[in-house]
Amino acid sequence: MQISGKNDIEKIKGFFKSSILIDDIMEILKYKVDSLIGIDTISANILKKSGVNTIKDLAELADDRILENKEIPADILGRWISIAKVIQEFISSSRFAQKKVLLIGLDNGGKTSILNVIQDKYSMVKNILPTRGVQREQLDFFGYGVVSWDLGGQIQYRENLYFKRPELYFSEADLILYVVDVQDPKRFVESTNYLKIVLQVLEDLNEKPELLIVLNKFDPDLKNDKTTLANAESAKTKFKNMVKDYRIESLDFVNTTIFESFTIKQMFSVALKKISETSEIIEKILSRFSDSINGRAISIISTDGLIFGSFAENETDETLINNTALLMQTLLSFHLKVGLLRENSMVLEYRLNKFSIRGEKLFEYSDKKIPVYLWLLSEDVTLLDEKLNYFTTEIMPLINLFV
Ligand SMILES: Nc1nc2c(ncn2[C@@H]2O[C@H](COP(=O)(O)OP(=O)(O)OP(=O)(O)O)[C@@H](O)[C@H]2O)c(=O)[nH]1
Ligand SMILES: [Mg+2]
Repeated sequence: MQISGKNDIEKIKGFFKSSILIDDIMEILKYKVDSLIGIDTISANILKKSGVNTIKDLAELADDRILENKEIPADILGRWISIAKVIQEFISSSRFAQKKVLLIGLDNGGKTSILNVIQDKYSMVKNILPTRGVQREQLDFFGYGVVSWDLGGQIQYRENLYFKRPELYFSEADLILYVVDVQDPKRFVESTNYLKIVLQVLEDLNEKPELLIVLNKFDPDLKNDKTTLANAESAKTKFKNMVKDYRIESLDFVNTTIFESFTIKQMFSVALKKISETSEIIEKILSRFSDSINGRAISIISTDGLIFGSFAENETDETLINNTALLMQTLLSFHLKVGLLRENSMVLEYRLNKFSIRGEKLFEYSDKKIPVYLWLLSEDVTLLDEKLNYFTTEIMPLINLFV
């Protein structure tokens, strides 16, 4: 897996003096402060007296210390600190830092299958055997480095292995994907009980990973099936009731099925959003841009279903824009494949009663040249026309820093 490519170094090189050679991006926070443009040796020595030697020290300098330091004007020091913070944020963004993701749930829930679908290993799915113990794997999800820990859910592991020395499995996890078989309501209680044990262990270890409940086997033909919908509601209620005893801010659920890989990719996007702070930044940037063109919702989505970022005034609009985008992009891919279209269109638009949803191609990413679209839901999508240029030149470079 590629951890730091040349391009990534290019993105932050601008903050550094030209004489500074950057070869390993992970080492950057240990560089002396005067490797940054604008910080001379004298200032570096002044900072050193306050215990600030490296870029990391600078990024972590508390605000009240700025005023204390009379030798460097507060606004200048403030600017240096912001630069150091941007660099730190950039490095710690999920793209560089390996995230530990635990897949937990009863046996037969579909954990291992989900992991295979995420990696496009569809042909493997039919041969999967129950996982024995833990299987660790290095994944590259759209450039995010992830180490997945697939905890086989058979009873012998649940009752013995994981809880004898829980720290071996549950410490330092960033995220738990808790997988539930939505077609197997008889085991919902058993499943909530298992999660309860896990939550208790996490509390004892003082670990606070994010949690996402994955309602798997929500197969395409069951989307509107009354029994399945009722099962899903029943599972949600049971989990919500159980977590009341634990400090969980919000419990999120996502429906998936291995027969529609986009549901799995969407689920993973939602999950990664929970663990990467940078998405907040993207969201803020998008929200400001959306305001400037009277948008109700805005999203950046690749044709293979990765949501780079989105902002919406409410959840309904967010679901609407993302689902419309994914479906229209699928339609476009289909038309391309059967030769009804020669080129990837630049603009896709869907008009509804009072508003429209429009997608504009922004760029292509990865070696596979996967198109990424900017989607807007608005009463007047034409407002995007004059701002698109601004978006690609001013806003996209910012977002690029984090995706
Ligand atoms: N219908 C349906 N079957 C699925 C889906 N996902 C997985 N399965 C099937 O469910 C069975 C169990 O899948 P696994 O991926 O082995 O489940 P697991 O959670 O890893 O099980 P353990 O390793 O024992 O913990 C397999 O037969 C899969 O083909 C799904 O979305 N829909
Ligand atoms: Mg398994």
